[in-house]
Amino acid sequence: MDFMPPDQVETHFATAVSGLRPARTRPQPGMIRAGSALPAARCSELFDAQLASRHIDLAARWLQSKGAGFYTIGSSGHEGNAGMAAALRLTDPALLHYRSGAFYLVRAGQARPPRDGVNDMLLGLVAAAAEPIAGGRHKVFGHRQLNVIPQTSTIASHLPRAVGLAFALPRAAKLGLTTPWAEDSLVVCSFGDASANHSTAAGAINTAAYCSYQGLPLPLLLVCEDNGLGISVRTPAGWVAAAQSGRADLRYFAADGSDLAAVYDATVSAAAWVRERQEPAFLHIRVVRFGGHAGSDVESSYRSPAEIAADLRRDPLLGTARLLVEGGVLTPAEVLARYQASRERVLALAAEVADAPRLGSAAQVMAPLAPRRPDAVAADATRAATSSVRGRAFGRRRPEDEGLPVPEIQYLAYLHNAADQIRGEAATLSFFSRGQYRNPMVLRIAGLGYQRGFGGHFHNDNAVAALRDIPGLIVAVPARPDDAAAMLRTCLASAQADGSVCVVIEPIALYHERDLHEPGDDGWLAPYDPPWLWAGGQVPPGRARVYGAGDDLTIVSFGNGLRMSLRAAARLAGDGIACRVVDLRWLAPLPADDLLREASVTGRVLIADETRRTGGVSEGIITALLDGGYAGRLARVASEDSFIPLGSAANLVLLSEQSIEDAARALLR
Ligand SMILES: Cc1ncc(C[n+]2csc(CCOP(=O)(O)OP(=O)(O)O)c2C)c(N)n1
Ligand SMILES: [Mg+2]
Repeated sequence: MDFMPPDQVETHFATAVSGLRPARTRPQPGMIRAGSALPAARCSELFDAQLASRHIDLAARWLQSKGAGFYTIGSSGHEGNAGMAAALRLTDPALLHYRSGAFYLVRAGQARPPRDGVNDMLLGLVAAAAEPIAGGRHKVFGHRQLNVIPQTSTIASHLPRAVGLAFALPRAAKLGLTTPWAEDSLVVCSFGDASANHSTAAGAINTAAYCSYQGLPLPLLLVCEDNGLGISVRTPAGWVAAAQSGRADLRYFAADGSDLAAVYDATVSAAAWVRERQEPAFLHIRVVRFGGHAGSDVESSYRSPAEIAADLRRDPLLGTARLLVEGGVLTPAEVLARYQASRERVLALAAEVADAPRLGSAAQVMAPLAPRRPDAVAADATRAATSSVRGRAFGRRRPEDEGLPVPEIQYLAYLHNAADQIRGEAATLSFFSRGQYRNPMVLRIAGLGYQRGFGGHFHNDNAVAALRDIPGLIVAVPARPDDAAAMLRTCLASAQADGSVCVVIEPIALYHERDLHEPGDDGWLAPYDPPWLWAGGQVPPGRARVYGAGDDLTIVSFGNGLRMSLRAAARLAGDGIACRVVDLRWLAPLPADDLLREASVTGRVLIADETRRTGGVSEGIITALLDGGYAGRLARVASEDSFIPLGSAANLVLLSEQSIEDAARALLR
């Protein structure tokens, strides 16, 4: 087969190994080196994982050259992380850096029965549908049985998830809840040196230290695999140690990543610290990076040949070969024979997977995106109706209090701080794990405009575009109090049954409204239904609510716009114009069927949209109508493409009741 010729890393390795000699003083029997806790036999096994990881990188480039592989970011130079995996437990949840080939292979070997991790990784490179975690949707490190939770490729984005998991494990134990993880697990989370500078990493590390400072248990092992580069950008020498060592409440450990025994010993110490004290630790492993950032990266354009060559001496494969030869476990010839055997095995396996079946249809790709089981959701949303004791509100415990934490963002404008986590992490986890990991979540956001007490853009933001285009995400905007509780329950049930990520946007301005048409009419109040009435009030996602049955005009709205539309409709009725008002309630998925039905009845549709003209919800509503074949008259009023100013100037750019009324009359003229 026309496999790749040896590169300078391989040539250097072969030459350097040939020059190795057994040490004159031998370590304790069975150990690889005096002073290290790494058993010689284990070192030999880990060497195999390191070799296979290296050769998978070669295979990645070979597969790509054949048009069969799609991913060439490798682990070469980082294979010391084999020692890290060996010092941890299979049951420790791991969120890994994308250079974790050797770690993954060691984990795979820890499973009972052991898995062939090489095959898993090769299937990932070729985007095979049979790849065990993402099924061809991305090349990630992940496996349910290996407790490796897949990560996305946004650097540092997995750190908050790791902190959250480390926070949750002891908390779940305290609350007596069961989790898939052993009670004395620690969470391991690895990342690169450039990633450690990302504000998301800084925030996550700070959160870990902040929890620890308060004595909250947080068994988290943060591992920085420091190769001194972020693609072509150098990390200043000594920066990672300067930034991360000596921090209060975050114990710092360090090791040379080319020395497998040192990595193993440092991880044993760090893991013991984390596990016994339930405190976070930072393990700094100094490594090199071979072969550039990825196959497409021309490293020679930003590093001198001498600098690249200097790294060859720190090859972790050479480091382990030295341990094995000096420890009397293998001869140089045996090391080289193993290297060659591994190369041949991995490349032969690569040739086998080159034609593996890929994902074949959009439906196949999207299957794990948003499983919808409306019956299960309805049953769960109304469960309290049957489980509660009639006459005693909620029985002994309210369903809202069943232990599902519901995070809240204080105002809609602050959503964007969390967008990466919602969009890139929460909403993708199921997709990149074929539903094997889910992020059931309901996020409440107080939002939208028209606040009288508290003005300005940041308390009155009216942009939801960043949410509406996230595949699978459910966006609820309850306008009325009777919908609010029911829709929140639906979202909780959808998270529970389908693993959905849901965002509930609550129009802040409507918190304070009691009346609809006249002061004192109490038209915007509703009782909180007792549980035995919930079945009747259940609100399935994607179902609108219709007010009135007028035949002249259909006004489509939601949120604050609903109340304005109902008031405008009442005035129009005074002039003999009969409206029906549709409250969409769900902005994703849009209630397309209800919308089309109500539009077609009148053949005249006015959209009253408080979000912005550009990128706002009305664009989606019009598209849904046209896609559905609606051919009647159509007009819209929306807020201006402006941020919202302070004070009464806000009304100059926001949708108003008057503009709805005027547009309705114009449409009917
Ligand atoms: C938020 C974000 N910006 C940019 C990138 C592109 N990117 C991919 S890897 C990388 C550098 C990461 O360097 P480091 O953390 O040191 O890891 P290394 O690749 O060196 O192992 C960047 C900037 C990204 N993945 N995510
Ligand atoms: Mg780096």
